Amino acid sequence: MKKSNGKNVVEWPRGRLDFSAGCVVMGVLNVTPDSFSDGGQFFDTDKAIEHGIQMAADGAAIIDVGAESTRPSAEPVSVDEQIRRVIPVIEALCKRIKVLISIDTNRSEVAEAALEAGAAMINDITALSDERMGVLAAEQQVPVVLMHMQGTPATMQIEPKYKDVVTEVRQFLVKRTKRAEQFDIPKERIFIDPGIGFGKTLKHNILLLRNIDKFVAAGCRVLVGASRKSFIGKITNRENPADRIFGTAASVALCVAAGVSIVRVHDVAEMIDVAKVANAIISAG
Ligand code: HH2
Repeated sequence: MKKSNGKNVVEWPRGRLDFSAGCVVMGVLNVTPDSFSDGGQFFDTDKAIEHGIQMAADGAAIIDVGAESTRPSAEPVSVDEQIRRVIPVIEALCKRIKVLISIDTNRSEVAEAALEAGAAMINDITALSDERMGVLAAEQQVPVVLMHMQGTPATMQIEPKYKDVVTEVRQFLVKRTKRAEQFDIPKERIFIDPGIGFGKTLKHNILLLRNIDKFVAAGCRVLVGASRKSFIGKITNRENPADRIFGTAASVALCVAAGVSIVRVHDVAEMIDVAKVANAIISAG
């Protein structure tokens, strides 16, 4: 069992994350009609705000607000529409709760509007493929999540192929970390993410999670988003994503044990308990 790298507290002008108790929980807030597990549930602005407040009360350290589903075959959402969906939610949450807000987008225009509305972190599933995203994160001095994906959401699950998935994904993330550093984003504000379910088969996902300690050893803090994903459904034979909570718990406990810093989950109250117990056990050793 390993502990995460780096200092226990990461601070930047508009926020801080405290890892002294171990791994922290990021709650998912999809302001979408079509997300794979909670599509439509929080599409309404008031319902989204209520859910964000609940996740904060449940103990989330970060709330990740997104306006575009990335499930295979999801329709792309325009910049204007993403902004229309997320900004009122971010503004209201920033007024009502202290928890950090992260913006889940690969469009720098959306990220910029979200930061202006009070978001404090960028979650980019394309790992700075839009160069302006790197410039923005550096200028605004906010942390950024760099995620690996093979292909695009439209194509990613059509026969994903790797010679050695762990090495290839890790090398990609190391390269993107260097690129982020070239934008002047310091390493302590970079989180890397293997992108569970993004252009990966069941076996690829399992291998990435089995070897997640190799990502932790790569030098940046690691975020993992395995929550309710289809590989858990395949292993447990559970078609409905809402029935994948115990499967998610197994992945969270093992991620904590391997030194992952942030788990991105839908079921915050449940995964807070899982993370607390796993954190307590690893910090004893
Ligand atoms: N997974 C999803 C979306 N964003 N961001 C990071 N960094 N890592 C992930 O694994 C990740 C992510 C997909 O999950 P969800 O948001 O629940 O679904 P959808 O894309 O259908 O809205």
